[in-house]
Amino acid sequence: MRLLSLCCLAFLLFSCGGDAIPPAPAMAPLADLPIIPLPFEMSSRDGYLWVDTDGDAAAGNSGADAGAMDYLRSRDLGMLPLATSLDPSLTLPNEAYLLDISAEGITITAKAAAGLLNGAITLVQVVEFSPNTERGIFLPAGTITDQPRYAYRGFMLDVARHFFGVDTVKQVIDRIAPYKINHLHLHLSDDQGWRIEIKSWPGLAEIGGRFEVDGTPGGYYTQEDYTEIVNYAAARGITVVPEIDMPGHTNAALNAYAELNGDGKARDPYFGTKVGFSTLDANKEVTYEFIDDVVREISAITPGPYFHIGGDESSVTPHDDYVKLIRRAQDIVLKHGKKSIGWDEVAVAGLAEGSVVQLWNHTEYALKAKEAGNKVLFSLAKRTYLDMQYDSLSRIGLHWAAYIEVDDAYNWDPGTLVDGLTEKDILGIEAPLWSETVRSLEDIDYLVFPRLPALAEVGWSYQMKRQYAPFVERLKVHQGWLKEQGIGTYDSRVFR
Ligand code: IFG
Repeated sequence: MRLLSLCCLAFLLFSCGGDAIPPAPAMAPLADLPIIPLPFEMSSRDGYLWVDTDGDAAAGNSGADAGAMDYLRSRDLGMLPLATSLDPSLTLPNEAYLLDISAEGITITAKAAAGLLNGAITLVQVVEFSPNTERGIFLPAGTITDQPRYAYRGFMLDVARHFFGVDTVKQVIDRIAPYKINHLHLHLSDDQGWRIEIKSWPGLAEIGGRFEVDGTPGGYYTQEDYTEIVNYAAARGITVVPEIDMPGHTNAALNAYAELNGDGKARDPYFGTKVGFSTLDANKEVTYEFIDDVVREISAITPGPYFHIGGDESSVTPHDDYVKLIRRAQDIVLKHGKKSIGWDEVAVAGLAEGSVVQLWNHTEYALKAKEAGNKVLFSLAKRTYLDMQYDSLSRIGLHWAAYIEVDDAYNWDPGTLVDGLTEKDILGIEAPLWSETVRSLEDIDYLVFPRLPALAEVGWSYQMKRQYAPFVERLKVHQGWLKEQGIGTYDSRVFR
């Protein structure tokens, strides 16, 4: 009898043309999907969700969080049946989320919007690595509960040595957001170029922005351009961190304004790649008027909490002058409502409340920061500098710190790599891409991928969950996804 009624039901469904759920194709359980960065916990259940990609998009997700839906739509997934739930009473970090998939639909629960967005970012990968057929999308049922190890996972783009326009920066943002990178540090000034309009000092961009390494035409962002980048990044969960490097790495500003030079003589533009030869004059008041105007104008269009003052390689700045200038610069940043970040040498100048030291090459300075109770942003060059060559055959890149292959980028623990630096001292990690040898989006892709996903997992996933061999298996699948997206990822030896 039961079989008969089931057949009748099936007949009725098909005959009245209802949306009968097609039989599921073979699909991996949810917990086996190659998500990067690896989530904290993934559990599979029987069953699956079928999404009719010809279906009515708005039907299944009206009322879902706008930020999460905007992200899904930006990835052509606006048809997913999503419900979101914000519960500020949850005792979880803001970026934590719970993603549940069942035959009835998809739900993302979080304490804050950032968590909902992270759930959507993970959902895009679940869809990517699940069956997508002409009958629609089939998603395996289950639950992903997740939260980041570190609050700050960053990528730095040096737009000073070589300039990259707004569209290229947006393409970089689209490339790093799927890996839950949540800070974009823009290195906006250096010896070779000044890249941001300062209305009270127009020559900085107009004169200081003319060139780049090798003397090719440079460029700069108007404040509207910068705001466009900030907003595009924010919609993808990414906070922009502006850097104006000082007192060293300042030849472009010294070329633009004679009065900023100790001897009152404007410097020539510089097209090379040497470092450590330029300095602001710490004993002139005009220097601090300059710093104040620059920090004021950029802070006013920077919603994020940080302003990076650089501080690296000030080899021709007398020690006492360096200390004086860095201390005053930190105070100016605080006055304009931001917390300062500086490359690790700034620790010798003493650190203002809440200032962050970005460890790149001098672990002793990072330990000074810890002693002062200040946080460390971990960018140790030999592990995180994406401008390092993979090996001696790499067509671009440097290797002063190390050759860095995917395994070098993955096989380390920020919480234990530096003696004396422990988990609670670390704000997070950031992967810098210096652009002395980087001239195009193709060059960016070649150096950033596939190492950035490795570093993203170091910053997001808990150490006890991380294992290299399974990671490489997941990365192999991502290598195919990156190529499908037209991203020029490098054919690393780890895949061979
Ligand atoms: N060190 C310099 C960068 C860049 C880099 C290239 C820092 C903080 C070497 N400073 O890294 O300007 O030249 O790998």
